[in-house]
Amino acid sequence: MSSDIILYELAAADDTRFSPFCWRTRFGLAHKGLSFQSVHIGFPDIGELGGTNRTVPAIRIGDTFVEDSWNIAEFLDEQFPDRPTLLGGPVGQGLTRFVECFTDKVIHPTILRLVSRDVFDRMDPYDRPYFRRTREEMLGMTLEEAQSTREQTVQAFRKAIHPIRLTLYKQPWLAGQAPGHADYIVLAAFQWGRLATDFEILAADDPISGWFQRGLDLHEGYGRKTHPRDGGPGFDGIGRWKNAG
Ligand SMILES: N[C@@H](CCC(=O)N[C@@H](CS)C(=O)NCC(=O)O)C(=O)O
Repeated sequence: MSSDIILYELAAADDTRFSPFCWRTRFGLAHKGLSFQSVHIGFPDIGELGGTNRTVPAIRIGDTFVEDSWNIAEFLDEQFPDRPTLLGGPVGQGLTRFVECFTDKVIHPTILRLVSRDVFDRMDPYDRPYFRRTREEMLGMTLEEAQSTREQTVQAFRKAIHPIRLTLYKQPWLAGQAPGHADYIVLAAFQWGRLATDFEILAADDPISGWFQRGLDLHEGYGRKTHPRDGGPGFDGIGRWKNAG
């Protein structure tokens, strides 16, 4: 069953997988030890996948199509209960929902401001007009304006995420003694930052950086396998949606 999984995801101009929401699912599949086939789809074409959200990640397993990284994590726990859990049962699931909301509403919007023009430059040219239009609407300013104040933005951001630092002083992972979906949600956001820009979002001596590096090392360094040339699950027989690239 596992080799029949298709993951639909975005890719940069050089084919690097950089999408934060897609990395939530990439980490989840690696956590479950599931191989899959990565299919690159462009931003303008996501609606053609036939889902109701019009977002990626989305996965297809046989006749089952699941969209939204949260739904996918739940689905993987339900379908593969004998493999390490992602959400950690009902209590873990409830707490992980908070981590998701915090990440979606605090971490992602700020990282977007920090990397908006840099990520545009690394993006597949096919995606760029769509990205500029939709993200400038979101930001209420141009990509260039958003990024121009990033020296100040990053200082405030590093303070705002102090609860993550405090948590990691007390336990090795956000999910507790072992990594779970809560870690992957936040790791995926910093993975986006790492791949979208050379700008330093986290200081090298920040304890959150130490956790991030440990996270990239998980599952045989899976977080470092960001490009088809690096191998790893997902890059066997990669595909491309018809219009992308
Ligand atoms: N709640 C969704 C959000 C997914 C999402 O927003 N993905 C972005 C790519 S990183 C997307 O597909 N955006 C489509 C668009 O902007 O039109 C999830 O967790 O999967």
